[in-house]
Amino acid sequence: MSLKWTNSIANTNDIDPTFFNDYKTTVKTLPYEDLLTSYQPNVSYHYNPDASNYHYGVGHPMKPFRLKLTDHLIISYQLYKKMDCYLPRPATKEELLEFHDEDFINFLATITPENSNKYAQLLKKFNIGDDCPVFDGIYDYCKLYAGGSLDATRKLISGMSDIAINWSGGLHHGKKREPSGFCYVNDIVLSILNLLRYYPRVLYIDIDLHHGDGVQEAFYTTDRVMTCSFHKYDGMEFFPGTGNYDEVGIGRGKHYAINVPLRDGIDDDTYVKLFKSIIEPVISTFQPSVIVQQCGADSLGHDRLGRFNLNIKGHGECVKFVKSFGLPMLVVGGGGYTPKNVSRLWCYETSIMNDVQLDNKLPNNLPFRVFFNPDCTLHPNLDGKFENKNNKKYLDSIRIQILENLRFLNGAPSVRMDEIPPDLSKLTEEEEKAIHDLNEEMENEDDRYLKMQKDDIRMGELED
Ligand code: V1D
Ligand code: CA
Repeated sequence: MSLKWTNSIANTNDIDPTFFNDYKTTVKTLPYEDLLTSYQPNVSYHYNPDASNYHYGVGHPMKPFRLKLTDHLIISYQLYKKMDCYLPRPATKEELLEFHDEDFINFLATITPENSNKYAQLLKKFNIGDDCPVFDGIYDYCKLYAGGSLDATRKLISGMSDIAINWSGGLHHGKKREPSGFCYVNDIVLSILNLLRYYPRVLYIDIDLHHGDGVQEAFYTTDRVMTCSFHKYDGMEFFPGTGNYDEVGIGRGKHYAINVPLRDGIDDDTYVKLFKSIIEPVISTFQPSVIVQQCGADSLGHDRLGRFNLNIKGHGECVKFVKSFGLPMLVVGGGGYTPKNVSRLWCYETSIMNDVQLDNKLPNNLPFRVFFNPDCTLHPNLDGKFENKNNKKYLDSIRIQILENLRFLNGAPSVRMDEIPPDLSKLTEEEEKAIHDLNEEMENEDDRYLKMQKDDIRMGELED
């Protein structure tokens, strides 16, 4: 059971002395306005503050501190009044084993910065390196962010929540037996497996800058989960090197994976139009019973690792569109490497879920407010930094290919509920070999690019 703390705050006359310095002005004016649209879902927020205290290491772009900034914004805007707030417990080892190999989980439970010199072979075996370093408390961190997403699925399944949010989750690259791309355990796969116990069909939508490869791979052979990722793709150069439009699934899962490969510089207008034109027919054809949305914030303009031109409103418009279908939703975070924009985005998206409009001026009582100088607004201008390399002809051709592919689905597949969770290891030898060959092919390319890209990015750190 997770602890619900919403009432303890709301009952103290809506004042938390930790955050509210200017008592008189704060109690009188709310920093948001209710929009009162027709769909009023029950929203829950699942956050364990301990998850924000971990450090990947000096110079690493992933900063769990961004979760603390997000939470401060959410609290300062008083969004806790609109939703149920839970303190989730960490995931248990047994829960992690629903997807991951025991060897890998034992490794995460054992390894520390102090003892890692004794385990050189294991570090190599489990792909430990610059992207996925060993840091203090690594296993506890994994259990915390996975625990948040699993807690959220339990509230959806019980019907207590219509929309459940865990910004510490969304680590979409994690593999069954190894970490990848800053992700150790894959909380999304674990959550979808849990949702599949109760819901016939799950739609996964991923708007992180990077391809949601770990989730796609886990459900590549099943028709019960449709995965749909929008991401930067430039023919294996950009991490993780997968996600071209012709990756569509295999076996029973053929046509149940959708990939939208994009070039640098995409702007709000083109992204949102493309997103809606794909997601609308996906939902009407697949008829999901629940949607999992990964909201990686590295697709925003001015991200430290990204070169898209999205504003917070453009990114949020995609989430608003998915919400408008009125289906149960699990909403998770993901990438995002300019912490002040990540936290603005996720606070804004929390407000969308709660159907309120926030003041553009950040609340005066916001801790770390100087961090948002000089504008101190929720919606800084993030577009126009990069040339839009996605011309109309390219986007039209991508959309046509994807919609063509959807026509192969003859409506929503019927489901034998006794088949759940799907046996993820049941790939044919041929399928195993195809995946193996693809991975081998990518490895050489990756090494060469790693050095170039890291050098570029480390320079960028000086500006942060
Ligand atoms: F810039 C860095 C500095 C230190 C350590 C790593 C990086 C870095 C930047 N970009 N690493 C990357 C990407 N890795 C490579 C290497 C080539 N391969 C051999 C590895 O280009 C990884 C990017 C991960 C993106 C994660 C994510 O945003 O998708 C995410 N989603 O949820 C959580 C994270
Ligand atoms: Ca993506």
